[in-house]
Amino acid sequence: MDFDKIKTAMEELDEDTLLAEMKKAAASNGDAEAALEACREGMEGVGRLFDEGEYFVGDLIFAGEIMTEAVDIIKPVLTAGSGENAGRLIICTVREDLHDIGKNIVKALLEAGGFDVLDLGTDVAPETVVETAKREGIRIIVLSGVLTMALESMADTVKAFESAGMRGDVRIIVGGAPVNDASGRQTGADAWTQSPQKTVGICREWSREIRA
Ligand code: B12
Repeated sequence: MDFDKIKTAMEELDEDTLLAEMKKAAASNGDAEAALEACREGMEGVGRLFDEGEYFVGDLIFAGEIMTEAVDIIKPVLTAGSGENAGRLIICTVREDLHDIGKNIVKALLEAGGFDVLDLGTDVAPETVVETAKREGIRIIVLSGVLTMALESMADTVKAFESAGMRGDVRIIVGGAPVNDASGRQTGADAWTQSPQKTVGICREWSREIRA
């Protein structure tokens, strides 16, 4: 697996090279997570070039499309190891945020970790999350957001559980680009992290506690 080649291909929007390298990474097993990280770092370059006026929104859309294809190639390798059933959880990108590549990576890793993931998609209203959790009896909620204003939607989602009298019934984890120790705490969630891998560990621990 050639980390720099993947990162550069992502940054330069070189679809053919990116997908060819991802197929190699998928075939060589064990390199899947590093390949995803290379894509993510390439995406940072895309964001920088957008900031510098070199790329436009159309380029961001294309970047999103090829990254999704890249994640799809590597997904079966991530999912291959799943054994034990860890239970159900809800994942979504919060209200007014349409970014879903990070969410899809977290989802793929949760599925690989044995979770049955109910994905509500993007731009999901707090009430929808609450109603779904209630209807389906799901007690673990994973919220993703990439825009700075997603932090507010995350906090609103936590509050919606409070208003519904269900806050004590669910565990909520938030993550994504604007989430750090301070901002994560302010959302009122039970946990926060940047790391999809840590999310799997935290959710597995919650799942064991809930079932105990
Ligand atoms: C691709 C992209 C788009 C695509 C999204 C396609 C898609 N299907 O997602 C499109 C074109 C739709 C888009 C639209 C917009 N975008 Co945009 N976009 C990006 C870009 C280039 C990459 C984002 C990305 O996918 N990164 C790769 C993934 C893997 O990273 P990630 O999402 O951060 O996820 C990782 C972690 O954060 C974490 N994670 C994510 N979720 C979760 C959840 C949990 C629980 C955990 C633990 C971890 C976790 O794990 C992931 C893997 O490590 C970024 C720039 C950048 N460098 O990030 C701008 C960026 C996010 N966009 C930005 C903006 C401003 C916009 C628009 C407003 C542009 C416009 N003028 O129209 C719209 C907003 C639309 C909306 N309402 O959401 C800004 C956000 C500024 C801000 N801080 O609020 C950025 C930073 C660009 C910039 N520098 O200005 N965008």
